[in-house]
Amino acid sequence: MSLEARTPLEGYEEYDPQDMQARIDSFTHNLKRRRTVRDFSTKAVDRKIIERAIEAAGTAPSGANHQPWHFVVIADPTRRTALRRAAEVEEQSFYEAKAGSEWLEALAPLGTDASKPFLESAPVVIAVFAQKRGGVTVGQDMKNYYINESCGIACGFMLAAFHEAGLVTLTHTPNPMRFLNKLCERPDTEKAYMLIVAGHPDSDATVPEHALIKKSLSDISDWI
Ligand code: IYR
Repeated sequence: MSLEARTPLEGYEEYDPQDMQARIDSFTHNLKRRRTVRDFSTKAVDRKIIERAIEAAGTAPSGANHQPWHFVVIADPTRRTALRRAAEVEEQSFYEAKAGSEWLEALAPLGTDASKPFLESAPVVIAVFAQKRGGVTVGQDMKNYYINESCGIACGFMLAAFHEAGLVTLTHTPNPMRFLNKLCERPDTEKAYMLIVAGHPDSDATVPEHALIKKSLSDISDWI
């Protein structure tokens, strides 16, 4: 295969206009039901579901197609306990000192605090790592590009996949997250990007009313 080899586009499907509208209506309607949830039940999630969500994330577009991500499913209970402890230490100093009043004021309607029991009890916790170096195949050592953009899109795909499967998710970013490299045995060339927590909602799960406020189409867009 030469470097510039090209191949016909496969798998593309065109829909007639009515179908197109119905499909995008249904997709958007479904995404509008997605909520960030912090109250997880302990009900197990099949490994195959988690693997599919990772595969969905891995289809995201990325800088030079280097796919600069690595997903670590933290399943081991001992590591979960260590994760919770380390994250809560960081969060305590965040809420008590680092955040500052403006940030705390923005968070107040969410009702979050330094306590993160879901890191131990939720059925799925995935640490997403952004790779500073890599390449299109494993083992290459080239510079990666647009790492944050690429990983952000991949995480979005993963959230949509879990939602599609009838699971709820939480994006969590303990700050700083350096401790995650050691906990997940990842090299220094990777940067912990995000924790994605997933599972079934607890039977008495609640969400903040604040989270239901969504900007309208006209608020978020313009045609020029
Ligand atoms: N990482 C902290 C604080 C936090 C920050 C933002 I911005 C949020 O949208 C939610 C939480 C925590 O997880 O509590």
